[in-house]
Amino acid sequence: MGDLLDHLIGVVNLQSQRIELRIQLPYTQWSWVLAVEHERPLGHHLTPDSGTPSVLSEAQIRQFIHDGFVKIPGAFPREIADHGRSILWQDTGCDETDPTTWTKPVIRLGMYGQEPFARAANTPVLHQAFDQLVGPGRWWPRTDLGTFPIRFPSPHDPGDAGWHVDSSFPPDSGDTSDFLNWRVNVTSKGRALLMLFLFSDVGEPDAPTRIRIASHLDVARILAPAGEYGLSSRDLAAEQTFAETAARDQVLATGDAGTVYLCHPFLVHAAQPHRGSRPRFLAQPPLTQAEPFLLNRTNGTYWPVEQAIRIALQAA
Ligand SMILES: O=C(O)CCC(=O)C(=O)O
Repeated sequence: MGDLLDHLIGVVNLQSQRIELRIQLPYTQWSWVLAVEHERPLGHHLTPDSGTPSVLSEAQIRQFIHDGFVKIPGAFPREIADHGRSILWQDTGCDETDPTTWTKPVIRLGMYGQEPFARAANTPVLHQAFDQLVGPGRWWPRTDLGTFPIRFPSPHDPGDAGWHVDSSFPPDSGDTSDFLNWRVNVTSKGRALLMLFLFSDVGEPDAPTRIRIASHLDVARILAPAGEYGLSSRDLAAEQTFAETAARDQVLATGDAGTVYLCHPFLVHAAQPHRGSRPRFLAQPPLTQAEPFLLNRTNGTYWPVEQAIRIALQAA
């Protein structure tokens, strides 16, 4: 049991006298659910109706549904961010202590599965928040954190700061290596969340990601007519770069290292040039679905990602 618990990555379900734990071998896709029965009730950890532990308050869940994101400070420990940054610095080819070596506005690195990245992605706080927003058993734990666009102070345009939503599934045919061909549809096939993991302290001048508040509702309406097949990133870019969302208020994804923003997959966001002095380290992986989202269920119960889409389509 002790050895198994070394690989504990989250609590899947917490009931009065039964705990279900998700166990995963490090750096693999495989995980198992281990059910443990115990004698003493754990009722004080539960929300009254759902049996799910509450990392996110009702107000935060409402904010996620209506604004399209929720900010979780301290979602993973600062020490993990420090360790992760030290690994990334080595691969930038730059000297952390010598700004004259920071010659590019952005360097993209990715697919790091080392311990700090796998641990950051799998804290109990995040797993519980995933359960609350996406539903228990409806998402896959991550073993890496996807791409890190590392942004450096620079007078030059980084060339990648346009408004967009992240696509989620490959085209049936055509060039899958061209990400403009990747698609997104109204049920967000393949993607449960967009996530922003802050691996450095990010203040306003430090190129925080720009977010258009509530733009996920506009995007749901753009996607609805395209049905299951959805639209490609190229199609979406042709929608006058999300002109419908331009009037939305903006928020900047600032925060201390260890902060995570959990965002609706349709949230329109953009990078920006770095005007500060300390390089910005951020990962932006998807949370992938284990079960597809549904917009019409016979039991009428919907998870917050689905609720937001239904509100946008006025089906709620
Ligand atoms: O670097 C950022 O702030 C966001 C980058 C981004 O959204 C992207 O590359 O898709």
